Amino acid sequence: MPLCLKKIAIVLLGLGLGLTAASSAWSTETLIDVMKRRSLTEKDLLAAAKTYTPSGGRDEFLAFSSGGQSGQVIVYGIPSMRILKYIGVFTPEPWQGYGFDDESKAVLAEGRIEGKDIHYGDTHHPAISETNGEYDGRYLFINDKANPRLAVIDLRDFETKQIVVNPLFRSEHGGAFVTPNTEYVMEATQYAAPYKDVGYVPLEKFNDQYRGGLTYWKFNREKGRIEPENSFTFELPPYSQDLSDAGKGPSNGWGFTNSFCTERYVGGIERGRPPFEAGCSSKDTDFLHITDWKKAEALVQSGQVKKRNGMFLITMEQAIANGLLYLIPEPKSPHGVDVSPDGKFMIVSGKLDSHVSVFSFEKIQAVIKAGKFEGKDPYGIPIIAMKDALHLQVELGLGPLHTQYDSKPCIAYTSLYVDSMVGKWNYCEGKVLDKLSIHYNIGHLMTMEGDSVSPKGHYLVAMNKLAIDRFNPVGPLHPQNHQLIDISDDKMQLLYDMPLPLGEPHYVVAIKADKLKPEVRYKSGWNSRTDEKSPYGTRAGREKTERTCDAAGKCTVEVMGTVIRSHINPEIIETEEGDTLRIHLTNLERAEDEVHGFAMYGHDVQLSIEPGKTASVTIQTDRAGVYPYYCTEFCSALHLEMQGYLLVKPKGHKAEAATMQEGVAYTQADYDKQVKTNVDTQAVIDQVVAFITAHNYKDFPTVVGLVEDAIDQLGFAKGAKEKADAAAAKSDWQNAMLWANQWWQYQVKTADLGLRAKTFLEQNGAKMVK
Ligand code: RUQ
Ligand code: CUA
Repeated sequence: MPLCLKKIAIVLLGLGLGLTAASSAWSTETLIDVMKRRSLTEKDLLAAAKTYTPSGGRDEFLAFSSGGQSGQVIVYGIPSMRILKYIGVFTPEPWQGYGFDDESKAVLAEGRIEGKDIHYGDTHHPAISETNGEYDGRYLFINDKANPRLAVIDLRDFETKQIVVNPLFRSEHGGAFVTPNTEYVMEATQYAAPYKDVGYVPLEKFNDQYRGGLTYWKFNREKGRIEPENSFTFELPPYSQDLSDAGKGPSNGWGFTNSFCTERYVGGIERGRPPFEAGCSSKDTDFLHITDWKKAEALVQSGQVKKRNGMFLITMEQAIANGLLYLIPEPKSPHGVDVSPDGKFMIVSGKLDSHVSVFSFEKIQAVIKAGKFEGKDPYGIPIIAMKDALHLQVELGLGPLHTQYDSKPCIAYTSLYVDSMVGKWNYCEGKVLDKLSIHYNIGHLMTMEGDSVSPKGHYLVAMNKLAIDRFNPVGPLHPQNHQLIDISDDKMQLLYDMPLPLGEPHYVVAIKADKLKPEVRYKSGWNSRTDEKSPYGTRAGREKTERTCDAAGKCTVEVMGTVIRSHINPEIIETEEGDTLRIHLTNLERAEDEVHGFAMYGHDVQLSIEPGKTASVTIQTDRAGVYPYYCTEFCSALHLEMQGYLLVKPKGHKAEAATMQEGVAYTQADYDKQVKTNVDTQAVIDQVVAFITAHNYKDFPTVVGLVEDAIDQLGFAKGAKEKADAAAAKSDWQNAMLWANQWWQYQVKTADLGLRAKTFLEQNGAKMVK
């Protein structure tokens, strides 16, 4: 390293920026010593080697987990089980400014229920968008059971873009499940209720006026949004519909939704009636609902279906008359229905039955074709006899819930809640192959892309409801326990326990990490929630503050500002008591991970402004006072100096003429010394630039981004230098010194970017060009 480079590197290191030094200090303990000290077996070590991911390493799969009652989504890597992100979905998430900036508040407002803000979500089932039945990594959907809602998350930036509220249901559970080309997202009710456009209906009228349902939400892939106006709902009997799944391959075009409490029992302990749990589990079978969504879509498009509360509703009468809806008895209080990768079988688990039942789509179709039904339910829906539709049943264990598939044909894994086990079995031949104890009380389980047409094998995650004694105690509320299991051999092997401390995560989906193509920055001045240019995007040098008043004398101060290392522009905002203040901030950075935050005293303001993003906040400045604001992300060595003041002046306040007080008086000597430093720094920058331009840096998009940013910073340095020169020409050493220092600040940021680019080129085998 040439001397000057070394010097600037030292300066940068002192500032906490730039280069890192490699350490090679190994502990003197041997592997055997460590195994003894920590009582590790060889098996432990093998498991560790299968999950341990060295610093800088990447995971093979990314998992998207429901965040349970937190209303969020948790992203973690497999096999390392390292948590990477919480995505704010149905509830505010302060770090991401979700629910704090005006843009995301608009998304959350879409999720209001009957005019009320809901401050939690009971998220259950995430689903990744599919193309030809394969996960395509573009979108993620997740449902809210308590307040029937569905959210759309874009996997380019991992942000929530849309929330839709079901206009008919008052609870749901059987979503989100996508059809093989993400034409529709399924969402089925859980607890029957009168539809939302009807108010009170007494429970005595349960059978006649309470209803279940299944909504097929239309998804517009180009826009990345659900289209409520093109979605439709099947009216269903007041059975408690449960999970759903979409057909694929031969069963593409059909949907499967099971149910419990087809007894239609209504509890009432306080009225002396046996509770729900007794009346809802008395029959030996419930019903699997089969819906023909392709035919239903055609019926809707033909104009024969009426809208109810803004949603096309296919009544039971219509569905029966058009052959869109059938029932099959399924054993007892079932939970999951999971379509096999080839689309030929539907596997159903009855919570109160020790069997898993494999239904054959071919047999179901044969019965429908022949019209050989065993009867009708009380609502006139044709019932297919269970024996006519069954391929086989296997006795697997107690409390079977959910099934996922292996990359090997005919191999499935089913969670056994009561037994606290995972059962591995062959669903073509009906053979049990292996069982593994988990800790404890498994709900869902998940294999890699395990509900797509081509599961990837390797790993299974058991999502256990109880952790009990697995972790250090943290009070009566325990974390959930996600256990990683190796399924590449005949025998399953438990690898790792991960505590998940954010709500009860129900389901998780995992995708090959290389299918995801997340972006590192937005186009400059971007509204990330609507995915379009923000009208408030502001370029460097175009910052402005305007105060306008309407006829009634109500005034609004509008700030079009920017943030970049290490200042917020503007640094002083003035309003008069009673003014509305709207602040729009654009992050001018292009460097990866250079995020700025914006927090202000006493106004519940916390923005996260990623490179290129424009975020807005609207506040009422109704109390005269001084309100400091600052950047909340440690973005640079002068991050703490990234600050400003909102001055809310009392009404009718007259400013006295006065100059700012300054703490230090600078001399010409101070100025000269600073200029000398700047000239030395420039020499270093020139060397770095020479290195970069001597290489094929244009082949590396990361470096191109850094170079663009560095050129911006150098431009700012030039502007500051001109101001310093002008002040020096007037012997105004105070301003000359301050501007010379600002010039140096810009140079330091240029050098930081340059050195990051240089390091990247060195580490990624850049070649010399002439
Ligand atoms: S649930 S533990 Cu999917 Cu909501 Cu089964
Ligand atoms: Cu920007 Cu700290």
